[in-house]
Amino acid sequence: TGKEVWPKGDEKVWKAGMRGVDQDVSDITKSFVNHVQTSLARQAYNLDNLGAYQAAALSVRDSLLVNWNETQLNYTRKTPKRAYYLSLEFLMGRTLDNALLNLGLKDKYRKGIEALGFNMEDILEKERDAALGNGGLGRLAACYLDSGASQELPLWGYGLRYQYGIFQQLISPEGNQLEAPDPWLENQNPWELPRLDVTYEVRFYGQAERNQDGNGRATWTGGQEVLAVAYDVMIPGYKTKTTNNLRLWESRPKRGFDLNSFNAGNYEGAVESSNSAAAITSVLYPNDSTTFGKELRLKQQYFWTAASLQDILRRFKNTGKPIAEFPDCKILNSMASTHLSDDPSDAAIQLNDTHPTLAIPELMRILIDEEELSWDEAWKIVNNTFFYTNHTVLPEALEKWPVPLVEHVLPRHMQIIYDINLYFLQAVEKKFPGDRDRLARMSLIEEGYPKQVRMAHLACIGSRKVNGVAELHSDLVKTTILKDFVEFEGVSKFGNVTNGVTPRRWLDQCNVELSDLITKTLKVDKNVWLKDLTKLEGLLPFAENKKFREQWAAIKQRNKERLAHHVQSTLGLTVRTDAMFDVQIKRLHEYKRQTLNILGVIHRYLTLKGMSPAERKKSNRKVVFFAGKAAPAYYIAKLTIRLIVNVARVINADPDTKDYLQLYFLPDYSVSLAEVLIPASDISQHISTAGTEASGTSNMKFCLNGGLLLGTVDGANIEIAEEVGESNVFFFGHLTPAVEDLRYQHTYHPVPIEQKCPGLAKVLDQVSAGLFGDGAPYEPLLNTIRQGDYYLLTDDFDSYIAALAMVDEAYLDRDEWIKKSIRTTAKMGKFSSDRAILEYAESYWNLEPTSIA
Ligand code: Z2T
Repeated sequence: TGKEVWPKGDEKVWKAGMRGVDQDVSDITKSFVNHVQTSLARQAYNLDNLGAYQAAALSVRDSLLVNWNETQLNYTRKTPKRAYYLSLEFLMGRTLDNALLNLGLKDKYRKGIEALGFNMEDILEKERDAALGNGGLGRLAACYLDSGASQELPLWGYGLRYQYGIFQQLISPEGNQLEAPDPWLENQNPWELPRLDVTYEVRFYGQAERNQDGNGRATWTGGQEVLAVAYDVMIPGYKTKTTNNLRLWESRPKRGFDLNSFNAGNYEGAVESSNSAAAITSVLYPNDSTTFGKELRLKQQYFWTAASLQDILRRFKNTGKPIAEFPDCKILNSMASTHLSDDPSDAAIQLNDTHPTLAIPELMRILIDEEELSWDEAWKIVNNTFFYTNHTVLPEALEKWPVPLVEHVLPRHMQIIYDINLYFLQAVEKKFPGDRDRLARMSLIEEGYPKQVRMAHLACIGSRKVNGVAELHSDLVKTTILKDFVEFEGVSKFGNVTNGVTPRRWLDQCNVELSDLITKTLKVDKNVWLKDLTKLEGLLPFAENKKFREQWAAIKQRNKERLAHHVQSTLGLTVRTDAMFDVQIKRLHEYKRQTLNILGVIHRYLTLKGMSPAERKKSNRKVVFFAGKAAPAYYIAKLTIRLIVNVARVINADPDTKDYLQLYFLPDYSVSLAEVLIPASDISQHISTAGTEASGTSNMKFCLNGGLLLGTVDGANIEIAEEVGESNVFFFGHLTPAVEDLRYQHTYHPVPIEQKCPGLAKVLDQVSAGLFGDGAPYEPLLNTIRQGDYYLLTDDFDSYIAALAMVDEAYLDRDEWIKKSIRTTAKMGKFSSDRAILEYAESYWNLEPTSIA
């Protein structure tokens, strides 16, 4: 009823003061000018593009807030089951353009801004990326939030508000990666809402004493207490009022400083504890696929899961709902019961990899020690609440925490983990009596010095369901790292949800012209196909239409020019646009094999050098782009960057070849750089050793934008080929089942590289010999291939070169190439993150869309 919403005064007066999204241009300019004057304290004559961006952002934020408030109120009233996405990373990129498009206000804002003497594109460029993530895992979380809101799901994200995001990458004159901090909050952030009233206390260290009465409870006291403060980020859905929330926690000292020390004259000691509290959310760890094992990272993980769970439980208690299976549970139900739902749980919590796994023992602790449930009751709730997504099967990326460290930082949780392990292993022993090896393999604790807690095992047994992120990867999860768990718990607990990407950002926003052409061609409103991406299939017949092909190709050409312009203005380099654009952009990692790509480029260069000028004239012109960051401590990955940069220096300066081959390493890869690179690509490379890339998501983005795929039979590449047809992708290399045996051969029957792969040996020799500057620094990199070759470059090089030749060949028939490009885009419907998030909602969370009436 109206009274609940507007408890004070006249409802009409309230409503008249509210800014909805149906604004006209004059409302927009008024709000803009108002923010210039009163929020920014600036005036028309001294307003630069940055100021104009800020004023526009503040104005858009007002609109978002209206929808956000309405959405949250609606959830509070309807008390639907909610889902929570716990992720240590949210790689959001820029917000203004996305918000304008989702609100459907971009054209009006453009008009308003132009009337005030500004240019929309210049203003959008002023926004800094929110880069609170490393790569695919963090960007996936961002796409899922977009889709969750667009599909009107009651889905919140929980993460950390790092002061510093992923480091900025600089390239030294020698070609080395240097890291600089990313102080992204320097200019105030208009997209967040500090919630200084939403705070929780989080404890570290101290003592955990088991109670005497043997009920399994314990009391945890002492140690360090810090405060978690909420910052809310609005997540607008596409063409819906639904505006969800991403809650990021900031750590603060519980009290300003320690008064006792201060009064005793120990000023440094007094601020020390407050500094250490603030340090928890200071910086994102920059490792993507290796673990780091640092105490501060463990504290980040616990701080974030503890604050999020307190918040989730408080919200749940406020609904007054009992927990369906425990109607007598005294404290959880103390708010008076309204109804019993059929669903065993009222909240679903998705664990984005094992990073939030401490939520499992933490919820046990709360339910047992604070809510006084029995162990079995608590475990049942935990088991109904959590869902775990695995993102890698690489052994070095599986999280393990030393037992002594966990014992020190989280003494009560270590007890609970031991208890979980005890009950669990008892059950395993019952099912497989006397199988000691199995018990050792499955234990939550890995023996050794020190003992370690295996987080993937804990996440698996504590969750209702476990999933991988592409078909092949999910099969590998079941047959390798969690094989024993499938045998013990049954295969139905293990599933697959193939990743997806949001077509709003990754087509409509980054490739405006293509989006417009698609809308015109499909003859449906753009909101229709952007929310049901399978509609793209309607483009298929137009592959046969010459005029359409010309329009399609012209857009690709203009996107290349836009990229060339970007490189010119940021790096001062001139990129030729009458060439095929070949792109590999992703984190630097041996398994992703950027090294294979650069060695292929050198091979191409040497081949071109060996040709007569007349022969050369017949070859395909190509520009190769790389971008990506290496983990700061990843020596081999950094050497790969150095090699790429120095090869580029030589190739681009060689008058014999520079018309046929150019090479660029674009520094400081980011979401906003991807938005310029992806629409410009003719071909992109996804060439991981088979079985190592869980899914990949940029492969989907390139194909959505009509770029063809050159890749191995790995991750989501396989499903992309299934959709678009094998004739429209370029596959090469050994398949997953061969990998294990090949590695065995490398170890026990090594064949010298000169014999096994002479083409590659020649390339390595040229690098060693100093063709790209002193070869000595590259020896450790080259030796990873000459010896051991764990990622199978010597096995795949020849078929890689053959695949590249097929790409050249196919590109010669430009008309056929454009047909492939159109067919590829047309068949990408499956890879919308809308499809993925709805799979989670339906098959995992039991969550229904809740629209705002
Ligand atoms: C990451 O980005 C991915 C996996 C990780 O395993 C960690 C990080 Cl930071 C712990 C990537 C996968 O490598 C990629 O294949 C996948 O597409 C992406 O996660 C999203 O699932």
